[in-house]
Amino acid sequence: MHLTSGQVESFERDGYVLVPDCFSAAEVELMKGELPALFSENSPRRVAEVGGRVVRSVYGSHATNDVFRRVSRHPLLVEAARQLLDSEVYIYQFKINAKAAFDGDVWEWHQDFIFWLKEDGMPAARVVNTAIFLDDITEFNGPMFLIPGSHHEGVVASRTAEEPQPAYSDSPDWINNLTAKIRYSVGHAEVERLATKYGLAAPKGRRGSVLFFDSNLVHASPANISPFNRAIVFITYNSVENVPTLGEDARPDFLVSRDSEPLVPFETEALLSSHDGGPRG
Ligand code: 6CS
Ligand code: FE
Repeated sequence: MHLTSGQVESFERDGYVLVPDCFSAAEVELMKGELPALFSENSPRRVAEVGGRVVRSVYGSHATNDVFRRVSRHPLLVEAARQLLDSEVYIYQFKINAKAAFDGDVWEWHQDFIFWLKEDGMPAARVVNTAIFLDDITEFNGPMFLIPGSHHEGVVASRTAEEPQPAYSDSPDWINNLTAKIRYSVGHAEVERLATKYGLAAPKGRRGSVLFFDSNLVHASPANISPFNRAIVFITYNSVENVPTLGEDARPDFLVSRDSEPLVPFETEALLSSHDGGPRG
Protein backbone atom coordinates (compact mmCIF):
# COMPACT_ATOMS: atom_id res chain seq x y z
CA MET A 1 0.00 0.00 0.00
CA HIS A 2 1.58 3.26 -1.05
CA LEU A 3 0.76 6.87 -0.29
CA THR A 4 -0.99 8.65 -3.15
CA SER A 5 0.89 11.36 -5.04
CA GLY A 6 -1.38 13.90 -3.30
CA GLN A 7 -0.46 12.52 0.11
CA VAL A 8 3.26 12.64 -0.73
CA GLU A 9 2.82 16.23 -1.95
CA SER A 10 1.11 17.18 1.34
CA PHE A 11 3.88 15.54 3.32
CA GLU A 12 6.57 17.40 1.38
CA ARG A 13 4.73 20.76 1.53
CA ASP A 14 3.50 20.70 5.13
CA GLY A 15 5.89 18.24 6.74
CA TYR A 16 3.05 15.88 7.60
CA VAL A 17 0.06 14.04 6.21
CA LEU A 18 -2.83 12.44 8.10
CA VAL A 19 -4.15 9.20 6.59
CA PRO A 20 -7.47 8.18 8.14
CA ASP A 21 -8.70 4.61 8.71
CA CYS A 22 -5.39 2.79 8.17
CA PHE A 23 -6.13 0.28 10.94
CA SER A 24 -9.55 -1.26 11.61
CA ALA A 25 -11.38 -1.00 14.93
CA ALA A 26 -10.45 -4.66 15.58
CA GLU A 27 -6.75 -4.00 14.89
CA VAL A 28 -6.77 -0.95 17.16
CA GLU A 29 -8.45 -2.98 19.91
CA LEU A 30 -5.82 -5.70 19.45
CA MET A 31 -3.08 -3.09 19.98
CA LYS A 32 -4.84 -1.46 22.93
CA GLY A 33 -5.25 -4.88 24.55
CA GLU A 34 -1.46 -5.04 24.85
CA LEU A 35 -1.10 -1.74 26.72
CA PRO A 36 -1.93 -2.79 30.33
CA ALA A 37 0.88 -5.38 30.35
CA LEU A 38 3.37 -3.03 28.68
CA PHE A 39 2.46 -0.13 30.97
CA SER A 40 2.79 -2.28 34.09
CA GLU A 41 6.21 -3.70 33.18
CA ASN A 42 8.85 -2.58 35.66
CA SER A 43 11.57 -1.72 33.14
CA PRO A 44 13.78 1.18 32.02
CA ARG A 45 11.73 1.03 28.78
CA ARG A 46 8.86 2.51 30.75
CA VAL A 47 9.07 6.23 31.53
CA ALA A 48 6.72 7.71 34.14
CA GLU A 49 5.27 11.19 34.39
CA VAL A 50 6.60 13.38 37.21
CA GLY A 51 5.54 11.78 40.46
CA GLY A 52 6.14 8.27 39.14
CA ARG A 53 2.52 7.17 39.30
CA VAL A 54 1.32 7.60 35.68
CA VAL A 55 2.95 6.06 32.60
CA ARG A 56 4.23 8.63 30.11
CA SER A 57 5.78 6.33 27.48
CA VAL A 58 7.11 2.86 26.83
CA TYR A 59 9.93 2.30 24.33
CA GLY A 60 11.05 -0.59 22.17
CA SER A 61 7.86 -2.70 22.29
CA HIS A 62 8.43 -3.77 18.67
CA ALA A 63 11.24 -5.93 20.03
CA THR A 64 9.39 -7.37 23.03
CA ASN A 65 5.75 -7.71 21.99
CA ASP A 66 4.46 -9.79 19.09
CA VAL A 67 1.51 -7.55 18.19
CA PHE A 68 3.72 -4.45 17.96
CA ARG A 69 6.42 -6.43 16.18
CA ARG A 70 3.86 -7.09 13.48
CA VAL A 71 2.50 -3.53 13.54
CA SER A 72 6.01 -2.14 12.99
CA ARG A 73 6.30 -4.32 9.88
CA HIS A 74 2.86 -3.44 8.50
CA PRO A 75 3.12 -2.95 4.72
CA LEU A 76 1.38 0.45 4.81
CA LEU A 77 3.95 1.85 7.24
CA VAL A 78 7.03 0.20 5.75
CA GLU A 79 6.12 0.93 2.12
CA ALA A 80 5.16 4.53 2.91
CA ALA A 81 8.44 5.03 4.76
CA ARG A 82 10.36 3.57 1.81
CA GLN A 83 8.48 5.91 -0.50
CA LEU A 84 9.13 9.04 1.61
CA LEU A 85 12.80 8.21 2.22
CA ASP A 86 13.43 6.76 -1.23
CA SER A 87 15.31 3.79 0.18
CA GLU A 88 15.04 0.62 2.19
CA VAL A 89 14.25 1.35 5.84
CA TYR A 90 14.67 -0.07 9.32
CA ILE A 91 13.02 0.69 12.65
CA TYR A 92 15.07 3.36 14.40
CA GLN A 93 12.82 3.89 17.41
CA PHE A 94 9.45 2.67 18.69
CA LYS A 95 7.47 4.30 21.48
CA ILE A 96 3.96 4.43 22.79
CA ASN A 97 3.04 7.77 24.36
CA ALA A 98 0.16 7.23 26.75
CA LYS A 99 -0.94 10.86 27.29
CA ALA A 100 -3.24 9.49 30.00
CA ALA A 101 -6.59 11.06 30.81
CA PHE A 102 -6.30 13.90 33.38
CA ASP A 103 -2.56 13.22 33.94
CA GLY A 104 -0.78 13.06 30.57
CA ASP A 105 1.83 15.83 30.70
CA VAL A 106 3.07 18.25 28.04
CA TRP A 107 5.59 17.64 25.26
CA GLU A 108 7.39 20.98 24.83
CA TRP A 109 7.88 22.50 21.37
CA HIS A 110 10.71 20.59 19.67
CA GLN A 111 12.01 18.86 16.57
CA ASP A 112 12.83 15.15 16.70
CA PHE A 113 15.88 15.00 14.42
CA ILE A 114 18.06 17.13 16.73
CA PHE A 115 17.80 14.40 19.39
CA TRP A 116 19.01 11.76 16.97
CA LEU A 117 21.71 14.08 15.60
CA LYS A 118 23.07 15.19 18.99
CA GLU A 119 22.46 12.04 21.08
CA ASP A 120 23.08 9.32 18.50
CA GLY A 121 25.11 10.93 15.70
CA MET A 122 22.50 10.37 13.00
CA PRO A 123 24.04 11.69 9.75
CA ALA A 124 20.98 13.37 8.18
CA ALA A 125 17.24 13.90 8.64
CA ARG A 126 16.49 11.05 6.22
CA VAL A 127 14.15 9.54 8.78
CA VAL A 128 10.36 9.61 9.11
CA ASN A 129 7.88 9.38 11.98
CA THR A 130 4.62 7.48 11.82
CA ALA A 131 2.02 8.01 14.55
CA ILE A 132 -0.84 5.51 14.92
CA PHE A 133 -3.82 6.93 16.81
CA LEU A 134 -5.03 4.36 19.35
CA ASP A 135 -7.68 6.73 20.67
CA ASP A 136 -9.88 9.22 18.85
CA ILE A 137 -7.92 12.48 18.88
CA THR A 138 -9.92 15.64 19.47
CA GLU A 139 -9.15 19.19 20.53
CA PHE A 140 -9.70 18.10 24.13
CA ASN A 141 -7.37 15.16 24.86
CA GLY A 142 -3.93 16.55 24.06
CA PRO A 143 -3.64 16.53 20.25
CA MET A 144 -0.26 17.13 18.61
CA PHE A 145 0.32 20.79 17.71
CA LEU A 146 2.28 21.19 14.48
CA ILE A 147 3.83 24.16 12.64
CA PRO A 148 3.14 23.23 9.01
CA GLY A 149 6.13 23.86 6.75
CA SER A 150 8.58 24.40 9.62
CA HIS A 151 10.59 21.38 8.45
CA HIS A 152 11.76 23.45 5.45
CA GLU A 153 13.99 25.42 7.86
CA GLY A 154 16.00 22.36 8.88
CA VAL A 155 17.24 22.34 12.48
CA VAL A 156 15.96 25.57 14.03
CA ALA A 157 17.43 27.35 17.06
CA SER A 158 16.84 25.23 20.15
CA ARG A 159 17.48 25.67 23.84
CA THR A 160 19.67 23.04 25.50
CA ALA A 161 18.70 22.26 29.07
CA GLU A 162 21.37 20.20 30.82
CA GLU A 163 19.93 19.79 34.30
CA PRO A 164 17.51 16.88 34.76
CA GLN A 165 14.13 17.53 36.28
CA PRO A 166 14.45 16.89 40.06
CA ALA A 167 11.87 14.10 39.77
CA TYR A 168 14.32 12.18 37.57
CA SER A 169 17.56 13.10 39.35
CA ASP A 170 18.43 9.43 39.96
CA SER A 171 17.68 8.41 36.35
CA PRO A 172 20.24 7.90 33.58
CA ASP A 173 21.16 10.91 31.42
CA TRP A 174 19.02 9.80 28.48
CA ILE A 175 15.86 10.44 30.53
CA ASN A 176 16.36 14.14 29.73
CA ASN A 177 15.24 13.45 26.18
CA LEU A 178 11.99 11.77 27.17
CA THR A 179 10.28 13.77 29.92
CA ALA A 180 8.08 16.87 30.03
CA LYS A 181 11.20 19.06 30.17
CA ILE A 182 13.35 17.89 27.26
CA ARG A 183 16.99 18.62 26.52
CA TYR A 184 16.45 20.32 23.12
CA SER A 185 13.34 22.46 22.98
CA VAL A 186 12.49 25.30 20.60
CA GLY A 187 12.37 28.61 22.48
CA HIS A 188 9.32 30.84 22.72
CA ALA A 189 10.62 33.57 20.40
CA GLU A 190 11.45 30.99 17.71
CA VAL A 191 8.06 29.28 18.12
CA GLU A 192 6.33 32.67 17.81
CA ARG A 193 8.33 33.49 14.68
CA LEU A 194 7.59 30.12 13.07
CA ALA A 195 3.91 30.02 14.04
CA THR A 196 3.42 33.58 12.76
CA LYS A 197 5.10 32.65 9.48
CA TYR A 198 3.51 29.23 8.90
CA GLY A 199 0.48 28.99 11.19
CA LEU A 200 -0.52 26.14 13.51
CA ALA A 201 -2.30 22.84 12.99
CA ALA A 202 -3.64 20.17 15.34
CA PRO A 203 -4.62 17.13 13.28
CA LYS A 204 -7.64 15.37 14.78
CA GLY A 205 -8.82 11.95 13.73
CA ARG A 206 -10.44 8.65 14.58
CA ARG A 207 -8.45 5.85 16.20
CA GLY A 208 -6.75 3.84 13.47
CA SER A 209 -5.60 6.96 11.61
CA VAL A 210 -1.86 7.39 10.92
CA LEU A 211 -0.01 10.71 10.94
CA PHE A 212 3.24 10.67 8.95
CA PHE A 213 5.53 13.56 9.88
CA ASP A 214 8.99 14.87 9.04
CA SER A 215 11.71 14.63 11.69
CA ASN A 216 12.34 18.41 11.41
CA LEU A 217 8.68 19.39 11.81
CA VAL A 218 8.34 21.61 14.88
CA HIS A 219 5.69 20.09 17.13
CA ALA A 220 4.42 19.83 20.69
CA SER A 221 1.41 18.58 22.62
CA PRO A 222 -0.40 20.05 25.62
CA ALA A 223 -1.20 18.21 28.82
CA ASN A 224 -4.32 16.06 28.68
CA ILE A 225 -6.79 17.30 31.30
CA SER A 226 -9.73 15.60 29.57
CA PRO A 227 -11.29 12.38 30.88
CA PHE A 228 -10.22 10.58 27.68
CA ASN A 229 -6.84 8.90 26.99
CA ARG A 230 -4.83 9.88 23.92
CA ALA A 231 -2.48 6.96 23.28
CA ILE A 232 -0.32 7.08 20.13
CA VAL A 233 2.16 4.52 18.79
CA PHE A 234 5.16 6.30 17.25
CA ILE A 235 7.34 4.24 14.93
CA THR A 236 10.37 6.01 13.47
CA TYR A 237 11.79 4.54 10.27
CA ASN A 238 15.32 5.45 9.23
CA SER A 239 16.90 5.04 5.81
CA VAL A 240 19.40 2.19 5.74
CA GLU A 241 21.72 4.76 4.13
CA ASN A 242 21.51 6.98 7.21
CA VAL A 243 22.71 4.70 9.99
CA PRO A 244 24.51 6.44 12.88
CA THR A 245 27.85 5.08 14.09
CA LEU A 246 27.09 4.27 17.71
CA GLY A 247 29.89 4.47 20.27
CA GLU A 248 30.40 2.63 23.54
CA ASP A 249 28.33 5.25 25.36
CA ALA A 250 25.40 5.00 22.93
CA ARG A 251 21.91 5.25 24.32
CA PRO A 252 20.11 1.96 25.08
CA ASP A 253 18.89 -0.16 22.18
CA PHE A 254 15.25 0.53 23.11
CA LEU A 255 15.92 4.19 22.19
CA VAL A 256 18.20 3.71 19.19
CA SER A 257 18.04 0.37 17.39
CA ARG A 258 21.20 -1.57 16.59
CA ASP A 259 19.45 -3.61 13.86
CA SER A 260 19.72 -1.64 10.62
CA GLU A 261 18.97 -4.54 8.29
CA PRO A 262 16.39 -3.59 5.60
CA LEU A 263 12.91 -4.25 7.00
CA VAL A 264 10.72 -6.79 5.21
CA PRO A 265 7.00 -6.02 5.64
CA PHE A 266 4.55 -8.65 6.90
CA GLU A 267 1.26 -9.53 5.29
CA THR A 268 -1.46 -7.01 6.21
CA GLU A 269 -3.72 -9.58 7.80
CA ALA A 270 -0.84 -10.84 9.94
CA LEU A 271 -1.77 -8.20 12.51
CA LEU A 272 -4.99 -10.00 13.41
CA SER A 273 -4.09 -13.59 12.78
CA SER A 274 -2.37 -15.61 15.45
CA HIS A 275 0.15 -17.04 12.97
CA ASP A 276 3.30 -15.19 12.35
CA GLY A 277 2.22 -13.97 8.94
CA GLY A 278 5.85 -14.04 7.93
CA PRO A 279 7.61 -11.51 5.79
CA ARG A 280 6.40 -11.15 2.22
CA GLY A 281 8.54 -11.76 -0.76
O1 6CS B 1 15.36 11.45 22.38
C1 6CS B 1 14.62 10.83 21.63
O2 6CS B 1 15.01 9.93 20.87
C2 6CS B 1 13.13 11.12 21.68
N1 6CS B 1 12.84 12.39 22.28
C3 6CS B 1 12.11 13.34 21.70
C4 6CS B 1 11.68 14.53 22.47
N2 6CS B 1 11.79 13.27 20.41
C5 6CS B 1 12.50 12.26 19.59
C6 6CS B 1 12.53 10.97 20.31
O3 6CS B 1 11.28 10.37 20.40
FE1 FE C 1 8.64 14.59 19.04
